[in-house]
Amino acid sequence: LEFENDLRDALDRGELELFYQPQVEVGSGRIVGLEALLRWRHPGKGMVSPTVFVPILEELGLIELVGEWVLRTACRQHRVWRERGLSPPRIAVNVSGRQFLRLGFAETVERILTEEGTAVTAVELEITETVLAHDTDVCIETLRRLKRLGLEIALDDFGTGYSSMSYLKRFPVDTLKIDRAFVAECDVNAEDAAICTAILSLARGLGLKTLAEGVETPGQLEFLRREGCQFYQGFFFRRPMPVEEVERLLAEDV
Ligand code: G
Ligand code: G
Ligand code: MN
Ligand code: NA
Repeated sequence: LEFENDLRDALDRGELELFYQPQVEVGSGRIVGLEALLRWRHPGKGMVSPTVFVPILEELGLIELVGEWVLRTACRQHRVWRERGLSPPRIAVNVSGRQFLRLGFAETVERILTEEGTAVTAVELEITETVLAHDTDVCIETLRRLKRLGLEIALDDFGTGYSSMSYLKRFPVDTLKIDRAFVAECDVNAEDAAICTAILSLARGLGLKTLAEGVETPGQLEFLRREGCQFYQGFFFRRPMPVEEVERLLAEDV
């Protein structure tokens, strides 16, 4: 309970911050994106993982507020980097199911982008596939509106939820993110290899882009390259990093 109260105040106290993990094109090694990952610097407990506090934010009904803060912060960060001539790639922002399914989500996104002077091409939204299984009508309408604005959408943790393949046909998404559970042993385990290959083939057939998460070794990357995966992220390239580290990396890259 004390933890919950701390969490209620975390935003006001400036204890939330964004780390960023580069997303890389397999073929060229070029950085094409930065996934924004929320962090909570708890005064006593140190860095708390979003896997712990995002579900609590959802329960407390605070995820919309924090979600808007995340998008706005990513937009501002992108602007700061632009103004410094760092040519930032686009920023991928995670959106929780509750936030996404709330009426008016697309309008909220549009308003924040307008207020922050952010181009739609400067951000991408990540939603998990389980969102698609919930409120189908709201979901399709929201996705359509976001697409009409010109935003790209990635399906996060693909393959781990219980959504049916038919959703991929009906929902206008752009990228499948292969969950790291399948990537971890893709080069040594025949079953994981088969799952990755199947997802890549499905994406190709549907004209979707593919990004493998959690790439940690050259062997995994080699497998993914051979199987035609377009993008990856993971500790092998870089861990999620604080702003100053991202700046150093972008400066090297120019
Ligand atoms: O960043 P890891 O580094 O620990 O992230 C763990 C989980 O938290 C992932 O499932 C990730 O999608 C989720 N997450 C990270 N940042 C955000 C965020 O800004 N909003 C939401 N809703 N989830 C996030
Ligand atoms: O669910 P989502 O994909 O948004 O969250 C990404 C999560 O994966 C974050 O917790 C991030 O810190 C973590 N992550 C990123 N790269 C790697 C990796 O190479 N290995 C592992 N084990 N975790 C990773
Ligand atoms: Mn994600
Ligand atoms: Na994921």
